[in-house]
Amino acid sequence: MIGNNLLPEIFGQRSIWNFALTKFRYYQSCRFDPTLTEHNEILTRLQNDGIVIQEGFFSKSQVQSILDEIEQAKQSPDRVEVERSYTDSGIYRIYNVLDLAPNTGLIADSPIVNSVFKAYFSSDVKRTKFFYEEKSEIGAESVSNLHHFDDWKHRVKAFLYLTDVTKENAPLLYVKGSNKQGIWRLWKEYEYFQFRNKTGNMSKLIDYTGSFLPHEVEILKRRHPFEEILCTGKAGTVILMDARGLHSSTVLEKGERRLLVGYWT
Ligand SMILES: O=C(O)CCC(=O)C(=O)O
Ligand SMILES: [Fe+2]
Repeated sequence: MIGNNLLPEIFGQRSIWNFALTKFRYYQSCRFDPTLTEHNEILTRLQNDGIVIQEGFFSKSQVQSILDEIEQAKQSPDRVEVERSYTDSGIYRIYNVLDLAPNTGLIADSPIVNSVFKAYFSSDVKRTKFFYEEKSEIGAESVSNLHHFDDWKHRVKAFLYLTDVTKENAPLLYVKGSNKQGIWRLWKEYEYFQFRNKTGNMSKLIDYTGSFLPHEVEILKRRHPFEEILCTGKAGTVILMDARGLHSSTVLEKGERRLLVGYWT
């Protein structure tokens, strides 16, 4: 019965105190070190805003070379389209795109991206996921359309837009500066602690954790000077994002959105 046994809540593995201690230890192991990159202007913007949009990071011909390889990859019998039973409505993915379309290494192994992320929080930073994603179902809803952050730990992402992304093509939405520590986020961070451990996600419910319902977003907006931006950009645009910041995907109104996505932790 709820309320009868306080001991696990106070002393248990998943107690708020254990979370506080785990978080403290984790951040002690992280180090912001600008000497690890030559791209300090990008690093500073990532630190201040949590988001960096670099138009023209790759040329039209580089993007085309990737798109050509991806068309081939879509026919390959070796393609992996579903990972750990994860599918999201209206979204198509190829998880082993780096093996099937080696030109995607332009972003996955970009020295600029990798060095900025190392400098941002750890020289041990690793790319943990990399996939191709296509959104083509007009009007499809998704849990990630709710404002959310991805984790209480550092998780940084790079997106390479392979098609032009206008306001109508489901641009990423990001709340500038929300990557910083703050009391407003603690309870949602603690939610993550309930569902995730070292070996990964403990539950399908992880999709909902860290999400803010519309009224909660409204309350945050009233209390904090948040500026929301829509990350639009032409094909070849690279976006670097600190996924601890508040963000959401948006509904596709027109056309399609094709991109490469990488996670680093
Ligand atoms: O697809 C998007 O625009 C953002 C999805 C998202 O929430 C994320 O990548 O963390
Ligand atoms: Fe997210």
